[in-house]
Formats: sequence, structure tokens, C-alpha cells
Amino acid sequence: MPRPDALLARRALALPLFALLALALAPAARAAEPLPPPRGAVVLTVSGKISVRNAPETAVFDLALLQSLGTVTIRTTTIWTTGEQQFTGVPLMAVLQRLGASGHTIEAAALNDYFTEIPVSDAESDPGPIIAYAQNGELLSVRDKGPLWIVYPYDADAALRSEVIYARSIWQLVSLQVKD
Ligand SMILES: Nc1nc2c(c(=O)[nH]1)N[C@H]1C(S)=C(S)[C@@H](COP(=O)(O)O)O[C@H]1N2
Ligand SMILES: [Mo]
Repeated sequence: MPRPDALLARRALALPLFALLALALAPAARAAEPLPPPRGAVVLTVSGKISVRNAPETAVFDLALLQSLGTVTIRTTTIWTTGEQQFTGVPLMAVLQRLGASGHTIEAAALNDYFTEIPVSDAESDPGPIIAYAQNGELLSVRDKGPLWIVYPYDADAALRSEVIYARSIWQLVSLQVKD
């Protein structure tokens, strides 16, 4: 029989070891998790270099499925609006991570055939861009840059208040293609 203090020490060691193991396994387990099919209207289609799909060639999201990836709210002014705005959406990075994206560039396309390239490194920065679906608590309508709008935290960094970043701030977003 080990002495009680030895048992305690062993238990004290076992807990952090278990936590470490869980941390090490969690990201891989999450990325491999199958993506359920959307039940409602598809608002976003992701294609290209992704390893998780719920349709033959793509990952398609309705709003609820997109929200299930985890939502955040950012406050910022924009060149298109007046006064500080509150945008709610899903971090671009959360979508890339959930789908096991492996490229370096994202080609984002809008309803009106506008498209723009977003480096994956933008998504990795903190705070990074979000795929916004609501502004000041109300869902974005197609008339008002919806249903999805890539919004950067412009107020957080002067480098984000640039024409390059504005051009990446695509509204009426419908698809993302992950490329090399
Ligand atoms: N859907 C969509 N998003 C878009 C654009 C567009 O034409 N369509 N123009 C982009 C460019 S190039 C810039 S600089 C800004 C321009 O916004 P503005 O036309 O309101 O000045 O939005 C970006 N997002
Ligand atoms: Mo632009």
C-alpha cells in the first residue's frame, strides 16, 4: 500500500496530465467531427481545400449551423456606417478551423459577382475578421449588406483602416473558396 501522501501526490499529478492529454486531443477530434447538413436556407457555401464537408464538394451552412460554431460580438465604426456599430457573427477563423481548411488564401464571392481575396493570415490575427450576420442586434438583410458581411475590427488597429482591408470587407457574401 502506498502511503496516503504518496497517493495524494499521484492524484495531484494525474489531474494536470489528464487535462494536458484532453487539450492535445481536442482540436483533432473537433476537426474530424462530421458537419451536420443544414436544415434551413443555405447562407454560406465553402469549397476548396477543406477536409470536412456536408455536401458532395462543399460545406454548406444555414444560419443556425453557422452560429453553432460560436458567435462573437465586436464594436467598431466603419466607413459605411455612422457611429459605433455592434456586429455579431462567427470568426472567419472558426469556420476555417471547423472545416480543417489547409490553404493560404480565401476567395470570397458576393451575390453581385463581386469577389475578393482574403489571406488566411488575416483570419489568424487577433482580433480578426468576423462573418457578421447581425448589426446592432438585427439580422442583416440583403438590402443592407446581408445576409453575411465580412467585418474587420477597424477601430482596433490603424492598419485595418486601409483600402486593402476595405476591399476585403465583402458584403452580401455567399461563398468562400479555400486556395493555396
Ligand atoms: N458585395 C460587395 N462588397 C464589397 C464591394 C462590392 O462591390 N460588393 N466593394 C468592396 C471595395 S473594393 C471596397 S473599397 C469597399 C467599397 O465600399 P464603398 O463602395 O461603399 O466605398 O467595399 C468592398 N466590399
Ligand atoms: Mo475598393
